[in-house]
Amino acid sequence: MNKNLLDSIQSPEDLRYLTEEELYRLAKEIRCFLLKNMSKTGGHLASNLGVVELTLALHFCFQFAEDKIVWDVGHQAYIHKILTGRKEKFHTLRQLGGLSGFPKPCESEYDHFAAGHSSTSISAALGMAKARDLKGLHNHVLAVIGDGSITGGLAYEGLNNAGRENTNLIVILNDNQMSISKNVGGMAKHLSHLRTQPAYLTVKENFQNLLKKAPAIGGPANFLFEKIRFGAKYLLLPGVLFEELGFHYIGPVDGHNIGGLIEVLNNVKNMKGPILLHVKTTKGKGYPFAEHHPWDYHGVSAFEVKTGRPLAKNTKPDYSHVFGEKMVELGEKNEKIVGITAAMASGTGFSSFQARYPKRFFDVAIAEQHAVTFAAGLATQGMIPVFAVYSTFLQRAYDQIVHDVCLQNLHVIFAIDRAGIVGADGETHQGIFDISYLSHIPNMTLLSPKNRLELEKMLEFAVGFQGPIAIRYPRGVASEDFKEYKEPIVYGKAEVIRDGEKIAILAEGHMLSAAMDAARLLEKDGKNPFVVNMRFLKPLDESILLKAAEQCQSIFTIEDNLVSGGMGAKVLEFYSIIGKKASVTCFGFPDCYIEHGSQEQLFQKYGLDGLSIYEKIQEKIRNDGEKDG
Ligand SMILES: Cc1ncc(C[n+]2csc(CCOP(=O)(O)OP(=O)(O)O)c2C)c(N)n1
Repeated sequence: MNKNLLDSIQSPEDLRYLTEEELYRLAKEIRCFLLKNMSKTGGHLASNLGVVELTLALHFCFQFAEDKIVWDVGHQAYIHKILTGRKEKFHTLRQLGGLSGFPKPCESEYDHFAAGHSSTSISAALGMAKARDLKGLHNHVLAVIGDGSITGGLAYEGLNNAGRENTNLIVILNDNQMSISKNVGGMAKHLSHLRTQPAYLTVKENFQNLLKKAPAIGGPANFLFEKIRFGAKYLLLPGVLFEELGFHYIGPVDGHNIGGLIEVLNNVKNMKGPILLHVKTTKGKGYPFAEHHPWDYHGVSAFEVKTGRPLAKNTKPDYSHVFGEKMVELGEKNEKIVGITAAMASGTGFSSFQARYPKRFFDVAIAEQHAVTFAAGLATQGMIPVFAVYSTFLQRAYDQIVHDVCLQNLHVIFAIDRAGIVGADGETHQGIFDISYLSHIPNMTLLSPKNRLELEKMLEFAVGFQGPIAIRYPRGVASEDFKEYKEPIVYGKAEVIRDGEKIAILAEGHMLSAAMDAARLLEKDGKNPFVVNMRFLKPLDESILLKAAEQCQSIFTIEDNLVSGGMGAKVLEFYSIIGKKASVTCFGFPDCYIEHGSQEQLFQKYGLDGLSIYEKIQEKIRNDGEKDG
């Protein structure tokens, strides 16, 4: 009688035999399953708890073997994974070799578009819809986008174009009034107004009947009536913003009422043109801790289900925390400093600055491009904007950095958090491109600290600097190593950690730890390596590079970035330009996307831990010796 329903679901087809009551039972079982597994693996808990009924209803009404679905960001697609044959592997979520935390077409035929960054779903779904039309097919195409993600500029570009293309496309707006923190901005306000309105279909029908009954009059009176009619539309029709863009707005509907969702989705299926279905959900639904504090349970590490508390107690501050505290101190001394976040105040450690100086802090929603140009505008007026952003999300704003900030040599500070390998979030989130995409931009200065103290000193330096300046620092506990090395930060100057000869190791930021581990092993072999903390990745310290080439036969560079376009590549470029012969080996990530796994596992897998570096240095020296000898 009380058979576990979830166990009987091998594919989405099996859902269609269930009654509404059984679907509710299944929703309950899925929430238990999520909690049981995610309390061990971690992941995006609250977002998934909020879309259990919506996902069930979607799979009930559509056939995603043929119909296409694009999950925006993709962090809420866990239930979709569970229903599409990945339940047995769900315990491997976000672990090396296991399931990805995001949709991945190579993982399942039901994942139609890869994601991890926000606001892409409408554009991608529109592309799929147009391809369907061109091929003469008739499948449905859906985008599921959150109220947070729809604040991103790309989402508007998609909406704007979809309205014009006028093809069959269903956009489901999953509105839980939350981004990671409370959603902000004009769109959030508009949606929260819509949430309180009666479902739109009824209102619209009444309104249209009213218009039909209106008298037909000509001349100026008609003009006046048209104006009133237009104004009335704004007053009476919720969703008019979407309607004006060319969408048929439907909603708001209760995203936890399975029967209601199935009914409306079945109706929507038969409608023509672009549809926007506004669904109200509760983030964290069904797990009281997450429901009451969704911002704390947006992304979780392993936790105890009974208490909601994380299992690992992190007592040591991470780099984000160090950044935030230092900014509070600098903000006290200098009132020109303003903070900017693109919906990541807490993740970047900026919340303490926000609380202390609310007027000087701007959460611009998920809008990295806008954040950068907004910062440029602030800088033209003598403010000192500090944009704290994850390396991976700053990729969005490349042109704004080039065209709006660097071209005008504006004093904007980029605090680039999660630079380098981030771990479990995987290939969409690894911050291993920023040295490559920043270090070739004229006027840009780029630094990387070896430890906590150096990040603080670099922030002081950046505030006193003139021009665009970026500091990249990794995810995780701020290193307390190398405290004895505290040379002041001087523009373009590296720091020598260990003088030596024959072998030079040039390290970027926190990779100094791996460099020194390798150096210690080399010392045991009787070698005397020259070890440098590069500090400045742009400009490079040319005098140190010349010294390295003069004192050493073999130069090794180590960075938490792609080799391609990275610090090592810049070192090679320097020697090549000045015509200096030097043997340079670059350690960094290869020319591919780096999968999910723990940071430690990935550094080991890609040969970037101290022991692997030592072994490769030994091998290189051996090979060179054989060649020479
Ligand atoms: C371009 C970009 N910036 C920032 C993020 C980080 N991020 C992941 S989910 C999220 C909030 C999304 O809110 P919403 O779409 O409403 O989804 P919810 O989690 O509330 O269901 C943010 C800011 C991202 N994934 N992509």
